[in-house]
Amino acid sequence: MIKSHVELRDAIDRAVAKTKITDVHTHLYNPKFGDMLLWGVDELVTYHYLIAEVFRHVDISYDDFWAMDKEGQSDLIWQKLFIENSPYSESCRGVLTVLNKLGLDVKKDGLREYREYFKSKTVEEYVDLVFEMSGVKDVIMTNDPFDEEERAVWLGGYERDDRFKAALRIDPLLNGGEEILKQLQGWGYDVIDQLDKKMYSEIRRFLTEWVERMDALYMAVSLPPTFEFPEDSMRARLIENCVLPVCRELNIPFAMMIGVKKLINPDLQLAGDSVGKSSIDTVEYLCANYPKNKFMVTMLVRENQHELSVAARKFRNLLVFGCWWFLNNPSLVEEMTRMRFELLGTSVVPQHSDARVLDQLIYKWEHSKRIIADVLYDKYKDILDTGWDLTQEDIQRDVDKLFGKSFWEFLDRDFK
Ligand code: HDL
Ligand code: ZN
Repeated sequence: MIKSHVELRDAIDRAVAKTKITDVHTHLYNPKFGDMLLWGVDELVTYHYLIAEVFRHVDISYDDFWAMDKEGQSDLIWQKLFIENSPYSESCRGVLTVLNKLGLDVKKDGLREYREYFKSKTVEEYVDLVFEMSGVKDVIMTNDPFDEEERAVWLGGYERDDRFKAALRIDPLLNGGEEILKQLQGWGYDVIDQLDKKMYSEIRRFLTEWVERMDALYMAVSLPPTFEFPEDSMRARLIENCVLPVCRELNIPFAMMIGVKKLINPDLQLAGDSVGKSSIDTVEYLCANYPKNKFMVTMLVRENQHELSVAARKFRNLLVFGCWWFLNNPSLVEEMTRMRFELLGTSVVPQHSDARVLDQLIYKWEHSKRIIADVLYDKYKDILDTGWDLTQEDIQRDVDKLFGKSFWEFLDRDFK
């Protein structure tokens, strides 16, 4: 039995430190995908978050920047964001956390030295090291069958690694308009000039085949703030007639990542997206009208967070996950985690890393685990002070759920 606040803090820190994590949304790849898996200091420093930040300090043209090689971009970013300014933004701080955790001497003129360190590592060794160091047990990739490079790996006898699970990402299908039908037709799905019924059944066949080929744990899409359902649009018709029926039949969640305003500054390329407030009514409508479907939802704007947590209180088929992208900053992670624990207890996935560079697992989880432990301490202290009995096993059980078990249990649920 935990008897004091000191014992409580120690019990939480032990559970958070040792519990292995399922990272439910990343852009990482099993090394079998070759160069699609990004790792090492220059990938860390040229992560698109830092590219957005460096342009606030340089007058060079976007084209001149994009014409630089990776090391050239990295040198410029290092000089501007780490030497000429203190690197306390979350993206810069993350780079320092990784270097420090790797045992490297974090210093202003360290870039060349760090490059040597990474040259001494094979990708397989480094994958093992990063998973061990970050406490991540497995990551869920973002797998896009419309990406030619990725498609070739899946169709070329892909060799699985259980630490890299799959999610079927269908943005091109749902956000690509009629164009995408030509691509499906070319792959042997008879979708062009067909009666709707035939077209939908062929698209369901496409989705089913790829979920099964990938052993995808869920189907995912990122959606604009204007996303509405129901709606007289191809996207809504495909969700209604293809996505939801296949997800229901295979009993996998449909993960909606809502609130992305794509390329408001196209010159920034991957760094050019922004955010917009979305309609919680759409999430509520889908959860209410498709009670046998499971929905994972993360929303990109701070203003949607409270209503999303309340919606999850209303619908057991809704699982809220992560502090996504522009929300993955300590101040907002803390605010969201406190609110979610107060409204949802353990039935939430408080964080995902969204890592694009393997090394980021180290910092994204180090930073988030510290906040989650701090919030848990306050929440457990509140109930301990009422006289509630609390044991280390209770805390371990709850942390297991928050770090993956709630997600895995949600995958197993089958609403009749
Ligand atoms: O759509 C998504 O999955 C987003 O996470 C984008 O990939 C975004 O560019 C990103 O990396 N955010 O962290
Ligand atoms: Zn992402």
